[in-house]
Amino acid sequence: MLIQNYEEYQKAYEASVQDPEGFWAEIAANNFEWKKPWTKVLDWNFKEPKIQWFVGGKLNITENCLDRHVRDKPHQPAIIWEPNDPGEDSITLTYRQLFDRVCSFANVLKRNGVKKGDRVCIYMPMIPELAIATLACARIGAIHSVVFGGFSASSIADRINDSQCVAVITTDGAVRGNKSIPMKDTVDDALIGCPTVKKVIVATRTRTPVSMIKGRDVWWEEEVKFVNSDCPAEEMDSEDPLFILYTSGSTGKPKGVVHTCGGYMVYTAYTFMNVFQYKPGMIHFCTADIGWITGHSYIVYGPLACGAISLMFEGVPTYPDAGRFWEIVEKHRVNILYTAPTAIRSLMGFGTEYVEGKDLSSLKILGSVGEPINEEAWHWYSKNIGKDNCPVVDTWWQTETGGILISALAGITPLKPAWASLPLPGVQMLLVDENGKEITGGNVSGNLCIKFPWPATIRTTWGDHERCRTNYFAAYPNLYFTGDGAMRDENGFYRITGRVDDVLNVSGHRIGTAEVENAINMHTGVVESAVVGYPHDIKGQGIYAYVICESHANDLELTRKDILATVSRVIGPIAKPDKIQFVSGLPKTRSGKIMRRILRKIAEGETANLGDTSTLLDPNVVEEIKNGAQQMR
Ligand code: 6R9
Repeated sequence: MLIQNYEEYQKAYEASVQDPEGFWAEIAANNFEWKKPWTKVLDWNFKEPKIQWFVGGKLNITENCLDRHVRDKPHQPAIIWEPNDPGEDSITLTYRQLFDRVCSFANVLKRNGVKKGDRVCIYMPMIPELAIATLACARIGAIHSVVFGGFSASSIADRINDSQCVAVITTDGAVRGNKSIPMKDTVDDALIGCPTVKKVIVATRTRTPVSMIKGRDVWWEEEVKFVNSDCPAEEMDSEDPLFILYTSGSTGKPKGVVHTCGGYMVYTAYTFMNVFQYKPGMIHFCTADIGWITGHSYIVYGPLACGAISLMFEGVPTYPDAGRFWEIVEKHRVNILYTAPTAIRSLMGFGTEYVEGKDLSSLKILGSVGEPINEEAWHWYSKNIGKDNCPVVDTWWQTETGGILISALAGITPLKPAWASLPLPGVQMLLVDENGKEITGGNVSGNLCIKFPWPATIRTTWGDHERCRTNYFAAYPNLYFTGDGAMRDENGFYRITGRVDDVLNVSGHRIGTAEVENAINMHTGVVESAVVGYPHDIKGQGIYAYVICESHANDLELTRKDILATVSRVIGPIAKPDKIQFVSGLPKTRSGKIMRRILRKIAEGETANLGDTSTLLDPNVVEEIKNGAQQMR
């Protein structure tokens, strides 16, 4: 499975295009354990869409992530956990220990009535129990829906209701940096509107007092006392859903992206091993939260399927100080560090004093994910962290793609700073123009599409297949449209330029402008709002909101704070606008459409050339907004 040189990459790529089915069948057959072989490798059309890999194959992903490694190397660490507080002990779970804990918790789920096919919401901080809970769901065939620990009660409720979860797994509280977060309280608030949830399993983390509802709420630590650690893996079809993960799109409502057991397993393991050139014994530290796809694919499933050592970190990069990542690298002798440009830019701002004196000599490979990495950050990362001795792989992918699609293979394929570079084997990218016509050749740019399925392609959006079709497969016939724009150079390297739809990327988090607008509009006194992104030094993109208030709202400073509080409560603190500009009107076309292009330019400070404003209903509002924006600077 491991590509060892550039020639092998080229051969693999060639083979994967000539005969995708043969290519993936060989990888799937030789590197994984199946309970029953598939009868057909691939069945697909992008029209419906219908995408099925390893059709008829039976497996359980946890047997591939756990059982086989327990047989081969029971005492090797599987997960190393580093707590928020550096004074607290870290925890190592060997494959044997992780296996036992997953199996006993799987029995706890069963004991609490959770069955194959049921949806389970997991709302937890980055503690080992989070990984254990996801794997335990997979063990019994329950579909997990992990909700990032920073989301609000109302966001949790929306997600639980969309997929009708029967149980929630959470903790009493959480600690992140110097903040403590009331997880169970937030779940309690969410559950007021969630009739399908019958059980809440609460793990202890902070010993904060919580209310435990009789008949509904049970303690993790108590429940495991009633069960043993013998839990045979449920036989799953390749195409049975493994998990749902909600992500933002251009509409107001997050979509439940569905990934299935077989293809997702094969693809995450293959990409993990090749992109990071993982060799046995290496310690892999992905700084993402398991609440995002990066954590699912490259903390839990990809690494464990490869029998790797995966380090998970509970805290934040700046606590207790901006040297924390480097301390962790030094303490655990980390070999692969996979983080986000926003973290790099933020740590860069603290200067190199936090890096100096730390022994980073264990590092072999650096990775970046989540948003475009600018050249300055790329070079800072390469020089100060990699000591100009570690390849930096810029990995482009999405929740919907399950795993990395465009990236260098560390040390194998050439690097080009700020360019994600070449598609991985099995990935057939193309650029198209507005009309869906393919743009060929080098030094071109266009909308980034894919013409053939890879094993971890999104299968559906939970409960609404049509939405999956219209979102990803309808813009251009027979193509998957990523929503991103990209450039391609004369060597076929790709550079992602960012979203071309109404989706923002704030510190690597996807946020739909419509979601933020809906939240702002919920605030009393707000008449209308329009949200756009603008370049932000650290976050990549910041959130800029134009808000029309009712005329009697006179204390605008208070209204501003109230709006921030409303957005926090409706979505979560990550969606709070960085800037709010009060306006008396928005630039609209005669048909009532907001001209976001103009609002974006003003937010970017590019007011000189706003383009054609003649189709506007009231061109005067543009002048007013321009002046208002200047005053805010
Ligand atoms: C994995 C993940 C997906 C969106 C994607 C794109 C942006 C991710 C990137 C990148 C440039 C990279 N994105 N990686 N842009 N270079 N290396 O982040 O998934 O949260 O679904 O976001 O993030 O715009 O479309 P997700």
